[in-house]
Amino acid sequence: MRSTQARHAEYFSFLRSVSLLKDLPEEKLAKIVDCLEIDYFDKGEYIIREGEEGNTFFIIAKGEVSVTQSTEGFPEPQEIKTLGVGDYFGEKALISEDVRSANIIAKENDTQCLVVDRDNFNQMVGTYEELQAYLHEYVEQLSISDERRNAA
Ligand code: WNU
Repeated sequence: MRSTQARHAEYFSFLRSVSLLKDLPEEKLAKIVDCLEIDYFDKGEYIIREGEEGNTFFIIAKGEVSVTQSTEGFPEPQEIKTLGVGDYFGEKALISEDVRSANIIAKENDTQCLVVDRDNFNQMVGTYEELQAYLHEYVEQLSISDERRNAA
């Protein structure tokens, strides 16, 4: 079996490659790795459902996901974008203290996500002002584009 240390090093260097986290101090990144869970999803599986409560933040380690959203005038949720390895999602419900605002659906079998819970997310973001400012700004932009798109 692979050692805990090897696993730690692997996720540490992966997280370092995630643009959002590239400037985080070493000890902070190491702490995130300690608190991570890895979730596996098959093609078509919902990782997040619009309207549900959510307390987790996700980083894609393998595979691709589709972001869809209910839209006025359409019977089915519409695809907004797709995300891949190194992309992240689920920050909006945590930051806006709201329910999930879109669906996230695995596009491939064995899609893997690193999952950070609310407490660890707050520690990661809250103590690092630039990261916090960046995400808050981004989340505001998402709300604006939701309105433009007539999200239901
Ligand atoms: C969008 N509108 C909404 C994406 C991921 C990270 C960032 C964009 Cl910083 P949640 C559903 C999640 C939501 C976002 C993600 O879906 N999302 C969007 C949109 O246009 N959500 N409302 N695009 S991909 C993305 C920016 O992460 O967070 O917790 O769950 O509401």
